[in-house]
Amino acid sequence: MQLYYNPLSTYSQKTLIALYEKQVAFEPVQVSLSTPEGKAEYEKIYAIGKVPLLKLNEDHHIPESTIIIEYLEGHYSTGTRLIPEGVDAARQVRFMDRMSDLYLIDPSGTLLFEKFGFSKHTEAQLAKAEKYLHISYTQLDKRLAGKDWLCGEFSMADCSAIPALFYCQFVAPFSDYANIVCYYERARQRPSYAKVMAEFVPIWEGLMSKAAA
Ligand SMILES: N[C@@H](CCC(=O)N[C@@H](CS)C(=O)NCC(=O)O)C(=O)O
Repeated sequence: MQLYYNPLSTYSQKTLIALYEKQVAFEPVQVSLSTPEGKAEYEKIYAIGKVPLLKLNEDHHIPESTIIIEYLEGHYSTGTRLIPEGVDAARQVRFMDRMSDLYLIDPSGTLLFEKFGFSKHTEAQLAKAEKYLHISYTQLDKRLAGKDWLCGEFSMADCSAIPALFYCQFVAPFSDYANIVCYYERARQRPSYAKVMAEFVPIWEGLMSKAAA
């Protein structure tokens, strides 16, 4: 199977963490989202144009990071279980995955794109993004008290939250939230995320030094 992704994309990183956690072999296919040609080429494969996308074969494509992880969990019993068996435990993981996607990844993306000039937002959109992030930080910090991972064991919820926190550091630092600080440090030590970082951090640093020049 092939994963269409971009190393800097948070949603792509979410599925990469899941693939590494589940020890599932895949062929990575990088998509360029920064050029019109790259986007147009990719839209021939997936008309919506968003990454990630898991291509099982010519007839079976799975978009949407959460649905990709649901697919992996449903078809592979290897590695880390990312969605627990129990109905209520599974619902908690799915809930935290939604909360991370909607109120951590998306608002941090809004602030990041604004800060680095990739897209423009209104004052109201920026204020809403900041508000969601700070509500999320308060909830995450509380939830992480006495826990290593968001739902106890490492799960799909962590696959979603961890990549966002990297970018949050640049737009809305969470240094006042001690449990989140420890959580992100723990995540950096986790082999799956360390592997993701090894790919995207040098690219990110290259972009940052270009922007500063
Ligand atoms: N709900 C989607 C969101 C995917 C998404 O927004 N991906 C971004 C990169 S992080 C993207 O492809 N952006 C390109 C675009 O919107 O044209 C998922 O969970 O996979």
